Amino acid sequence: MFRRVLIANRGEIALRILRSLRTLGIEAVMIHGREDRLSTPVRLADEAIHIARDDPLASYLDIEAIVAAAKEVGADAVHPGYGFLAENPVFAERLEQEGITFIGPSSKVLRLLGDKITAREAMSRAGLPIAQGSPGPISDPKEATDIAKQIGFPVIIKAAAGGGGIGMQVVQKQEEFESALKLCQGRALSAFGDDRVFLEKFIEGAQHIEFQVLGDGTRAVHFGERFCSIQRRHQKILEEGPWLTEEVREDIGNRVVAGAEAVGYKGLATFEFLRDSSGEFYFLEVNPRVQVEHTVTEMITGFDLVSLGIRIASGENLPLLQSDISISGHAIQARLNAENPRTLEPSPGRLWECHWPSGPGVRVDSHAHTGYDMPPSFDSLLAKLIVWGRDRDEAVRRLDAALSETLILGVDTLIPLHRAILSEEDFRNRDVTITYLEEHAELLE
Ligand code: MV4
Repeated sequence: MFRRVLIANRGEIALRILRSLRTLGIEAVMIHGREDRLSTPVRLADEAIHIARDDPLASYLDIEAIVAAAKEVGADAVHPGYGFLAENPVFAERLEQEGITFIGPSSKVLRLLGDKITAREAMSRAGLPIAQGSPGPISDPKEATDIAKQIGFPVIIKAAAGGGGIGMQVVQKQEEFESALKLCQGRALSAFGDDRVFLEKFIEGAQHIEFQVLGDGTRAVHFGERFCSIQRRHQKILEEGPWLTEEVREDIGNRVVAGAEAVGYKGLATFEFLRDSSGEFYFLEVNPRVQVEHTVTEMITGFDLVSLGIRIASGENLPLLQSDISISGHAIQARLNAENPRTLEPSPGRLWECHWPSGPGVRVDSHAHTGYDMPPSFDSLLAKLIVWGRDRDEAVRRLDAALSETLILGVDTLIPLHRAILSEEDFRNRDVTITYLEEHAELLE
């Protein structure tokens, strides 16, 4: 097992990783920028290294400075959390060269999955369902138009180097196709330095469902699904699980396990899918890291996923069988972003008062506290409120009670929006697709 691990992240996930390291008896070292020098995870860490930069984000993105910090403090491994360098194959490779473990998949697997064309191809070969689309990258407009006509409109053009909704174009009819293709290629080139794009049938009225996976490089298991359709501009707001019948979970679960094993996946992963109104699944992409909403799965399975990811990275084989994993009850996570609940604009500032809810089945993951300055330069996630109930109805009631008990003075939060969603009829009836917030503009009034 590792003796010392460097956490190359900030905020709530840095604190979450620190908790697992403490549980495992591993020393925790943090890097941090100026804004975070007094933050809770930095104060709790066994050692902290300040990477001073003018741009607040730069402290968490400077590969060479972080590698140097890991060497200086004698870290055996680096945990990247989510965002920043978590999916960066160059970072993973630099650590590999220095003999420091990157807690996550190999740089080779990060490259394969980071390219949405090779990821799609690998997962299709492993037996995952994919939307009808171009077999590889398309560049010639005439050839591309032929493929689009064959698939049938609407189609979606996606950047190979994209993901998470960056660089996509939906095309409704043939007349608009060629200009959309050029636009998408141009944007992909300027955003990623790679103009390769591919085509898919556009799936309408879909739900967003993802599977939690853990692999050890040889074998993999899944921890069921999360339902994550409630989002705006690809930023999720509320996640819950379970969502599927046991039969469907077993079918898709077996396939994601085969997909993870086919690429020799090591660590935590999330397999993202769309599910259309007739119940068909379409693989979208693999997120090769711990996710913000891993907590939902922890609540319904009882496993400490972050600790399992660290143990696997240290060289342990998967310590559990698929039959050791079962799902109990229902969990919902509300992201308490420091944002205006109507405009969803960030609301940075000082927290004059903070009272967190508690009670049966209530969990709060947050680095924030009374007196904390919510910086304007980072993601606006202030806290995650996660509840567990024996069924969805109990989870909804507990979440509403916990939201009503939460006091955060000084900044705006999404609490009023969450409470409005919880009492909305379509949400109550589980009648939710990825366009839920656009279709319920009244919730933002
Ligand atoms: C799609 C799609 C419809 N059809 N692909 C957005 C995130 C990226 N992972 C892929 N995305 C989508 N891909 C096909 N063939 C619709 C989306 C999409 C979406 C997916 C999941 C959650 C929210 C979304 C919001 C808008 C579009």
